[in-house]
Amino acid sequence: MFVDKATIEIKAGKGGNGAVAFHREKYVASGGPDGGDGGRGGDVVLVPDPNMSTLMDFRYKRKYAAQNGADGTGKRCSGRDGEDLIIKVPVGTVVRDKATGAVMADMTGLDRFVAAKGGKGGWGNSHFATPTRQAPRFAKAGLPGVEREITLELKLLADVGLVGFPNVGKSTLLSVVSAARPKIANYHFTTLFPNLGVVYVDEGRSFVMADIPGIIEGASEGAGLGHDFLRHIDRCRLLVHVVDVSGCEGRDPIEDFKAINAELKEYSEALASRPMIVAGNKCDVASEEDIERFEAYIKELGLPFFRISAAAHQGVRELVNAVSDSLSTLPPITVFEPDFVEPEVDLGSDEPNIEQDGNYWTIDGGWVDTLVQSTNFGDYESRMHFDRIMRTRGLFDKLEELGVNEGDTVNVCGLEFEYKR
Ligand SMILES: Nc1nc2c(ncn2[C@@H]2O[C@H](COP(=O)(O)OP(=O)(O)OP(=O)(O)O)[C@@H](O)[C@H]2O)c(=O)[nH]1
Ligand SMILES: [Mg+2]
Repeated sequence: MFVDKATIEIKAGKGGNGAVAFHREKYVASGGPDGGDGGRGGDVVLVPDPNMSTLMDFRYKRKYAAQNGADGTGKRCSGRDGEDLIIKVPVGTVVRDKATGAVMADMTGLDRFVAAKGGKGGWGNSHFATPTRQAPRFAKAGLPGVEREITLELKLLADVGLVGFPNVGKSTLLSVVSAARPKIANYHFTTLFPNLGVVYVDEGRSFVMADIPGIIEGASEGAGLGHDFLRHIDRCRLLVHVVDVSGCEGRDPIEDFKAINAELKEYSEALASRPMIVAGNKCDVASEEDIERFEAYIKELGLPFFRISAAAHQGVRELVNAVSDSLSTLPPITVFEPDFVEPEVDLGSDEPNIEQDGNYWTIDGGWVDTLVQSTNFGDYESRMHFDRIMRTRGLFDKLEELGVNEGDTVNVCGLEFEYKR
């Protein structure tokens, strides 16, 4: 079965809790705090696997969770980090955040992608020994890991996409120019899933061609089979539009050509404006007059036109050479740029406690706890963020109200700062 779209739930591991422990040793009266930190929660990591060609596995398993970090213990022992969960996906999978639809990653040319980050471990009480608080009895809980729904969308990697009405000979063409063996038969929608073939032009020159199910009018609104499959030619650098010029099914080739282009446009402007080469197929059974009429129309549009008969192997070499020459002037396969922004950590709305002891202030608990734990104090940006949140959430105003003075020491969850206006 060919499955090219799936939605899964992923959950990174929770960070382990920090430990409250005190050093104990014979003949040492009261040892200091020595509770270790919790381990970090495991990440959910996507890794491209060139041996996978469908997203079928995700039909049957939809929930994925990485391991939690272990809690810290005494003697400053940190808890073990949770193991990352590796999920293999086919190369060419585009990963989106389900809630916003934003592209998180294109698994093309990426070695790995962290789709959900594990929670940080909480600090043990050994971090919280300050000159005034020699025996802190508190430690921090680990933070939860990121949890989200993601959609996986397989977009095949092909240089050239074949488009056209059903039964015009797209699969026949692919089978003639490559080693691919798609099903070929004289009825509509013979092809039910995309086929890829490598076309060898000559020494050192080759390209990948994709044959997708026939597109029919209304397909881009979901009426036909083609709709879902257009995404597989989204990345293509060039389209080969195959048209049955013999009109053997009673349709007009010019109308066919227009209808397919309208479909492409409806699906995406970008796809519709991709460079195109037109192949008039079934020339072996078409009248010279019909071929000429269609050829004149295409040339009028300024597009390259090739007369071929895929079944009789006529004109196919010339087409392949033209495709190859054209590709050498075109930009590489489209890789989708991520536009996803990780939402801010939810700090909650519980207000912290503020205690005053002369010119020593202690702030602890509530959203400040979460903020401190999610701040990397070694990083300037992160420190600025910390400062901004403290300010916008009105904490500094509150301290002012309570009468804080310049130069006072403010202990925020065990970290001491000098108060400056
Ligand atoms: N006379 C003639 N028949 C052809 C030619 N090319 C393909 N055919 C026939 O046209 C029919 C359809 O060919 P396919 O290659 O399956 O067409 P398709 O475009 O892939 O069709 P779908 O997969 O249904 O969209 C088959 O019976 C082929 O043998 C050709 O150049 N001349
Ligand atoms: Mg086919």
